[in-house]
Amino acid sequence: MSRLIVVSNRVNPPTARGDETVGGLAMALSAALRQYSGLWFGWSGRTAPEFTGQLSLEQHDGVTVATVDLEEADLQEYYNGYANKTLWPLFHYRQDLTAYDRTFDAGYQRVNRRFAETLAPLIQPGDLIWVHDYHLIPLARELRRLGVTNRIGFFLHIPWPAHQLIVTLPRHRELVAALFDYDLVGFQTEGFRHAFEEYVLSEADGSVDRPGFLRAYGRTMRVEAFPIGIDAADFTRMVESPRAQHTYDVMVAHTVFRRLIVGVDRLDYSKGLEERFLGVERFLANNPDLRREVLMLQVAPLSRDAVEAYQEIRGRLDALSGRINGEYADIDHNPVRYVNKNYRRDELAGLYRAASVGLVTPMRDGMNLVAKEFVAAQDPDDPGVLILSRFAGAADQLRDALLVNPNSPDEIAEAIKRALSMDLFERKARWRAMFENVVREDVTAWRDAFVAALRDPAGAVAPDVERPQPAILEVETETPTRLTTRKTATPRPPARH
Ligand code: GDG
Repeated sequence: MSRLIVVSNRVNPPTARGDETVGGLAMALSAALRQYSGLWFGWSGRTAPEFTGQLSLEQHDGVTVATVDLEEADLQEYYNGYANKTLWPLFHYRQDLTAYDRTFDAGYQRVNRRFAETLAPLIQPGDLIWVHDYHLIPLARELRRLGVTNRIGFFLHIPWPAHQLIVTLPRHRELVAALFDYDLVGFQTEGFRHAFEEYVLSEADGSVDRPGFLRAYGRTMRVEAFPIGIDAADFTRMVESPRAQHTYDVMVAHTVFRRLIVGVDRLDYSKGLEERFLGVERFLANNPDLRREVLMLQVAPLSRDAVEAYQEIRGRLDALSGRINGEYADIDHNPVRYVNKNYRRDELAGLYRAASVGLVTPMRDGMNLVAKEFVAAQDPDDPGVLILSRFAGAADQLRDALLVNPNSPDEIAEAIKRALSMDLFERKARWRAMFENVVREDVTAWRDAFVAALRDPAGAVAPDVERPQPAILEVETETPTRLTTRKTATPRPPARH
C-alpha cells in the first residue's frame, strides 16, 4: 500500500489524541494517520534565527512526524501575515479585516518554497501527498518545480469565497493557477466547490472537462466536495468516560431548575460570538419569565493571539458579557458565563451532554466540528437541540438543526425560545436524523473518500447526493411523548416568601 504523506502547517502527533488540542484540523488528521503508516510534515511551531531546513524526525504510533523550524520573518509574513491576515479573513467574507500587503505575499511564497525543498527529499515513488489548508496552496507548484511527479491532493478546510471576493485579492490568478498543480482539490461543501468552478469558468477561461473535472492553465484536475466529519465512535465513547461524567454532574448540579445553553469555539471573529451574545441578550430582553431559567455558557479558548483583530474581539466580548450580566443578573444567578480556558475534549463531551441547547452560530465556517460533537454527545433518550448557523458548512448535512441567520439577534432569540420549549418527541426525531449523519459521514468516511480519489484521480466522481429534506415535525400531527426529562421545561417549586 502506498504511504500517505500529510502536510499541514502545524503538526500534532497522533499519540496526543487531542485531549489538550484546539483545532478541528488537528483532530481529523490524528484520526487519519492512526490508520496509515505515513509521514506527517509541517512547521514545528518554533522559530530559529535563520532558516536551516534542519528536519526534526520523531516516531509516534507508527507515524513519522517531520517538522522544521521557521525564522521570525517567515512567521510574521507567512503565518501571521498572508495566511491569517489575508486569506483567513477574506475567505470568511471579512474584507474589512483583510490586509492586502505585498510583503506578506512574498513571505507566503517563500515559506511554501522552503517547505517544498525540505520535504522533497523525503518523498518516495508511489507516495500519496495530501496537503491541508490555506497556508499551503502553492506547495504543489513548488514541489512540481523540484521534479516531484507523485499524486498530490489539496483539501481546503475553510470556505472558498464568492467570485466577487476572491478577485479583490491581488494576484488571485496566481493563487488559483497554483491549485492546478494538484491532481485533486477538495472542498467542504458542494457550494464551495461550485464557487470555485464559477471562478475557473469566468476568470480563468476554464471549462468543465467532464463532471467533477476542471480544465484550466493547460491542466485538468479533479475537484470534489468532501465534507469532513468527526471521530463519532470515539466521541460517543468519550461521553461515558469518568471525566466527562464528572463534568456532566458538575454542570447538572449548577443548573438545577435551569437549562444550559452551551457554545464552544476558538475565540475568532468568524465564529459569530458577538452576534451570538447579542442574540442571547435579545432572548433575555424578550422573555422576562425565562431569565432565571437559563444559563448560557460560552467556552472560547484564545487563538492566534498575535493578530490584533483577536485582541480587539476579546475586549468587545468581555464588555458584552459584562453588560448582559449587569442588566440581567440576580444575587444568585448570572445568565452568561464566559470562559477563555481551554478544556479537555472529554470535559467538552460532558458539557455538551449536560446542555439543553447547543448554540453554534458562526458567521462563516468551512464545516464546524463543534456542531457534530454536540450531536454525538447527546443522550438518545433526552437529546438537546442544536441551533446552527446556515452559513456553516455543517448546515448542509445537519438539516434537522434549527437553522438561523447568525446576523439576526431576533432569529437567534426565537430559536433559543423554540429549542427550550421543544417537546421530547420532536427533539428525538431531529437528533436521530442528525446523529445518523454524524455517524455515517464521519472522519473515516471523509479520509477514505479523499484518499481513494487521490489514489485514482481519473476514477468516477460520486454523483451529487440528493439529500432528504428536513423532517417537518408539526407537533399537532402526532401525540408527543410528554415525559418529564431534564431537558424538558420543568416547573420550578413555588418561591418561598
Ligand atoms: C477549521 C475550519 C472546519 C474548541 N475549544 C476547545 C476545543 N475545541 C475544539 C472543538 C473542535 C475544534 O476545536 C474546532 O473545530 P471547528 O470545526 O469548529 O473549527 P476550526 O478550528 O476553525 O477548524 C472549520 C475544521 O477546520 C475542520 O475541517 O470544520 O470550519 O475553520 O473539535 O471541540 N478542544 C479542546 N478544548 C477546548 O477548549 N480540547
